[in-house]
Amino acid sequence: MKPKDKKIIKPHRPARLKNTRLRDLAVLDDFPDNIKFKAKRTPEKVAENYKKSMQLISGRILEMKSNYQYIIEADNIIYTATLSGRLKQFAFHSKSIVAVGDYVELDIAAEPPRIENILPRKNTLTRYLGTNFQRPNIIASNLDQVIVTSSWRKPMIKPALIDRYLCLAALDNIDAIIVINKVDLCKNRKELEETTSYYKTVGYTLLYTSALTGEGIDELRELLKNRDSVFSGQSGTGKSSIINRLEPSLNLPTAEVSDYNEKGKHTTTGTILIPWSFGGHLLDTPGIKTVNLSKDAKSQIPRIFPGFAPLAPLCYFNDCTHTHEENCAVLSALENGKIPATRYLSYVNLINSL
Ligand SMILES: Nc1nc2c(ncn2[C@@H]2O[C@H](COP(=O)(O)OP(=O)(O)O)[C@@H](O)[C@H]2O)c(=O)[nH]1
Ligand SMILES: [Mg+2]
Ligand SMILES: [Zn+2]
Repeated sequence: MKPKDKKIIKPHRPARLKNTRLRDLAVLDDFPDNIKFKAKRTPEKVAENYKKSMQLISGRILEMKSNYQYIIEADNIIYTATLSGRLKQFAFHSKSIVAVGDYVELDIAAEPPRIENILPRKNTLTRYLGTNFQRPNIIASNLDQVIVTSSWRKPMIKPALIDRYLCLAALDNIDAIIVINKVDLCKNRKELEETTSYYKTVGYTLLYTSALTGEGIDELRELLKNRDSVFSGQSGTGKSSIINRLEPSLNLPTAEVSDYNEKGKHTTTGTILIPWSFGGHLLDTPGIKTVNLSKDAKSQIPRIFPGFAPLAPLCYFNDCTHTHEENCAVLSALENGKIPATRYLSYVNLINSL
């Protein structure tokens, strides 16, 4: 070992001038002998010391308040946390850096606890505000499923609307389950089966429920257990009634009347992940009412429209729109009756509306 490799341990010196630049060293003569210069800390050192005092745990954002305040669930404890300065800088520029549903690393040694890291999202529930000015709005992240809710009657079942909701879920990369509610109003079960069989055939889980009689509610609860879900669907189809039936303690306001009042008055209600007593979460959000599709949805819908996913790769053209093209698997399926004319028409209408 060369002598210069030996680490020379110097006695601690209170004054350190290494990083101080002085034009004229003679000025030092004016300092009293016992002055203490503060050692300049290197950035590496700062980070090191800072991390040592941290106590990171993983958690989930349930709710966002104003002023960078977040409600976080971690190990069954609820924390009110703030955002680290570093993340705040990002948040200032991009409103979507933090979303309800995000998994985070929380420093519980800080006072108040501080979000130090946001983990990558598996998906986001995104809605577009306005029709021309396409501004994406991230409502929540890391959801397992969308419960597309329709009613048999009052309001009348609209399969074209179900198609649209299913497309929205697929665009968000979130699984969908279909719930047909108010089946107590159905006199003819065969008609109900026929109207909805297509979705079952192409692989969707479809349930018939009644918030009034309780039919299908236990089955639905099983599907919601230990998963994070959000209910979508037209107003008045019975979403709040179903949720109250599943979890009576939530006592959500129901009926069209209160819905209209909400629109006019309590528009401040935010997005929140509510833990179910049976495991998993319910996302309650006013943001789901928007059903606008994004600009680039038009190019994706030929591949994600209900039932089209396995067919589109079989079309001759990669970017087949299933309208005028030769050797189109969707058009063949339409001809041989595998796709009902009503669904195909719904597809064409949806594409043309974009
Ligand atoms: N007959 C019948 N009515 C229902 C059922 N579910 C909800 N309703 C009624 O439908 C109306 C709208 O329900 P609500 O839960 O507010 O619908 P939401 O807008 O989807 O949340 C209310 O008057 C409910 O009482 C059902 O299964 N059967
Ligand atoms: Mg409601
Ligand atoms: Zn095609």
